[in-house]
Amino acid sequence: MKCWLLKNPTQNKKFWMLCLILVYYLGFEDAKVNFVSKKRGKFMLTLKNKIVFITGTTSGIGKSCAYAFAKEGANLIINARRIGLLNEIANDIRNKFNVKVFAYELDVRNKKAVLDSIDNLPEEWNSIDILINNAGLAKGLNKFYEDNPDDWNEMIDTNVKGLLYVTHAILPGMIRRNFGHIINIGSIAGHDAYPKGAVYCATKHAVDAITKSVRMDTIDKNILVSTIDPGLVETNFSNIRFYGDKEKAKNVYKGLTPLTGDDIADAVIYCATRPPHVNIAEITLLAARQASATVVHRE
Ligand code: NDP
Ligand code: 8X3
Repeated sequence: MKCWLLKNPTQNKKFWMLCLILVYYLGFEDAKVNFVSKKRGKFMLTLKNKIVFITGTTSGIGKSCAYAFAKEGANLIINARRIGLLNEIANDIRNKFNVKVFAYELDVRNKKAVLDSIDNLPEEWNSIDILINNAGLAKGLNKFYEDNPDDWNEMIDTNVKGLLYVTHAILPGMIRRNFGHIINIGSIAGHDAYPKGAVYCATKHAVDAITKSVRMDTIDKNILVSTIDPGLVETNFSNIRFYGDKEKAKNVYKGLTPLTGDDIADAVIYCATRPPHVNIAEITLLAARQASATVVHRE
């Protein structure tokens, strides 16, 4: 092949032109390089073989994100507290998408567990490309003066401090490798406040502020920081908020079609696959009959 190419300069040119065209159309999807692919007719960052770390993947938005990233060929590090359920999901994803999944039990409120588990990731897993800070919850929907301070602690410890611990553990590696994308799952509650939601809204306002500040702190690095801010999404969220009262939880979505976890995962994938010069700062998604956290039309 080498001799033939050297002896035939015209063929040689044609050969390399053909290679270029092939690479252009097939995309540089191979391995852990950060080239773009031309999938779906546009240049976009390929997720194939990327390592994506997602918190809170046993349910709802986190679970949908895990399936959506696996479908794009990403390898996943997933975690949550319900390890049995997490392992079932990990196996299902491995079988369906033929990607690697590293699943482990983690409570994001446990600073030591967060740091130790990320510090001690096996070598093949420690170059995290994308972090999705999803684990979170609301506990209670009560007037502030009737609220239970234990619930405040749980929300602040999970939604704010947990997100900080995970980000603080993963970001230095991204900076060292000069590549990374942090995608926080915020909320419409990070923009609007609503009655009986003082502390949940405060935690999501905090996520918004953290997103903006970390984006500023990494502005001279090849790091992207984004937030995806959903309105009403039907997941296990309201069951948790109402302490397992399924009737109350169902009523939250009564008379309208809420968003689904998959709708949010769609937006997360969009955000993670833009060309390298684009940073999606924020996407707010509302249900079609929802205008804000408090204005909703129900049939
Ligand atoms: P779900 O209750 O369906 O899922 C929450 C996930 O977070 C579960 O996998 C849960 O796993 C995990 N989680 C909760 N606490 C912890 C913890 N301490 N450590 C690790 N994992 C934890 O709710 P959603 O999917 O709706 O919520 C996901 C995110 O989306 C949250 O941050 C929420 O605030 C946000 N959001 C939700 C909206 C909605 O309407 N549903 C709208 C806007 C934002 P496990 O219990 O196994 O630990
Ligand atoms: C969850 C949506 O409207 O309950 O963040 O705040 S809402």
